[in-house]
Amino acid sequence: MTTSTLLHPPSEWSARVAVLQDGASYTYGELRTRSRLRARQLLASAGTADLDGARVGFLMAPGFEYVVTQWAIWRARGIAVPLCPDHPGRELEYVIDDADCSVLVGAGETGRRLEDPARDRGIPFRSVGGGPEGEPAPRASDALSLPRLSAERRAMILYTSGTTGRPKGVVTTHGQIEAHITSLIGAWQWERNDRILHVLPLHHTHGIVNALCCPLYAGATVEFSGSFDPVATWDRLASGEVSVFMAVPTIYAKLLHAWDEARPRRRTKWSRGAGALRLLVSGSAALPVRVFERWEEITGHRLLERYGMTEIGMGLSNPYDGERRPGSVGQPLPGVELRLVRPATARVLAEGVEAFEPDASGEIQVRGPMVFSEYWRRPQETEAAFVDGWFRTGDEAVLEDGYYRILGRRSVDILKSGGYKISAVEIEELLRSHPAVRDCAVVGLPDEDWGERVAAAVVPEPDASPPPDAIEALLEPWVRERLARYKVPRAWRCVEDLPRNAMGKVQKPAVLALFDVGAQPLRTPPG
Ligand code: MCA
Ligand code: AMP
Repeated sequence: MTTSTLLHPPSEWSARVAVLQDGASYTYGELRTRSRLRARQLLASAGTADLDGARVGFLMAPGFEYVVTQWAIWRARGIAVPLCPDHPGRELEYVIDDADCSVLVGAGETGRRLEDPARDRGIPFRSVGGGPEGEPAPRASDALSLPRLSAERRAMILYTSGTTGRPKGVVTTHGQIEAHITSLIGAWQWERNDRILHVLPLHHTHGIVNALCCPLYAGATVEFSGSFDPVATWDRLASGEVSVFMAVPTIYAKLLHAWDEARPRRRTKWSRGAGALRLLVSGSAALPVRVFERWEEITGHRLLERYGMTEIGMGLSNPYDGERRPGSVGQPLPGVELRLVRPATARVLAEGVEAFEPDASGEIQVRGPMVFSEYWRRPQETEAAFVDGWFRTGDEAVLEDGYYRILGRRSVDILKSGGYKISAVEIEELLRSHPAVRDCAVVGLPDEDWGERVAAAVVPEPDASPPPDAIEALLEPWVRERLARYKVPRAWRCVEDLPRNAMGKVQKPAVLALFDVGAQPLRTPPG
């Protein structure tokens, strides 16, 4: 089987609703037809019968057009490169260039932002959307049959932050995506009567595979809500029409705040409604035990926390049936081989659910059919990411009483804020290119709601020196124009010098202290 199972829903599903958006519903039949038509259009405009691994960047709001485009790219054997509507031009262009996109596709106002980059690069831009009549009919000469997909074909490139500078492209094949999907469908018992409320961005695995491809593979319905709004989300969760919800911890924290602010009658309705859902999943960052407990207190529902990564799909999950342990991410998902290794000695401390030492803690390494194949055009980084065929996640965990608990990341330069992975180095490199900045250090401040908040300590150039209280006013809008919203520092300090050790290396724990942060979250566990 390949992802073509996803792209070829059985004909008996034709009248079933695949997508709900803005009060309109779209069936599996429409999805099939529209994606076939769009695939033919893509092939016709490229003048070929097979995109043969060409990268297609696409930009549009989450919704039906997104799904049609994703399927069309796959059906024409292209590689899908989803772009983020919130990103400023610089970030979009970085991805377009790094992936070396040869076609850009956009829908609506959002998508039109690709016109200029396409023109500048001399590549075609296709505007799509506006209903079936918006798809020009294929000409007689257009390819009628679509190429066949195989499991080994590259399907998607997603950009993820690393410890070195700008994001890198994680390539997954159709077979890897399918292995990810089928593992989750089994573990979380997806079924065709499910309806998921989808509130996540569609340029990351969580929103794309877990919350979109899984339900469509199972014949279920995906209800898009537009961008996340806590009150509207509660109303939909309590509607009795939704059965599944997936979100990052920040979203659950925001939902709890909205509940606290609501009137008693509304609270009761929300609590009862959300408590009746079949499944609520949290992932992408650590779910604070406080949030887990409070959620159970007000809805009676124990959130299912799981652990994943762009490179591996989903690795660990609390059980669907069985104990969901707060603060823990459970056990390896079906098909996932997972072990803990002490990096200094390469000693394997645990594998699967078996610990070879009591309370073994070490780096999580993963192997299995869902693990990615390569960083796009970065063979050395790909090679360095694996040891004996095992992918080194860079996350530290401990196996306690048969359940894994994440301790943190080995690198202080990787932050997580609102579920987004952020490279401190990327922000530092950008800041250093500003004429008023001599040096800087970026850290993550522990934050109850966001996990971490990005903070920058800046040493100004003596000549350009703005007064300390003007640093933020000068740099914040400048960074905002150049980096994704979630990478923009939320706290700033102007300092004469950065704290360094005897070797001259910046001491990030001491940088944290500049922001009056007492305890640092555990990042480098023993071993
Ligand atoms: C925004 N604000 C922030 C941050 N972002 N403050 C601190 N830290 C931040 N990171 C501030 C804004 O300035 C604004 O303040 C206010 O919060 C609301 O901002 P807004 O952007 O409107 O927030 P939002 O739209 O409510 O977004 C929050 C969000 C979003 C919904 C949690 O961040 C989100 O969708 N996160 C999901 C990320 C995700 O899907 N990650 C998956 C990747 P003011 O009002 O004062 O201006 S990880 C993955 O895929 C792996 C495989 C996995 O395991 O899942
Ligand atoms: P990304 O690279 O954006 O795919 O994010 C993957 C990273 O998110 C992992 O390497 C972990 O550091 C973190 N992560 C994902 N799920 C969890 C979780 N349940 N608890 C703690 N960290 C998590």
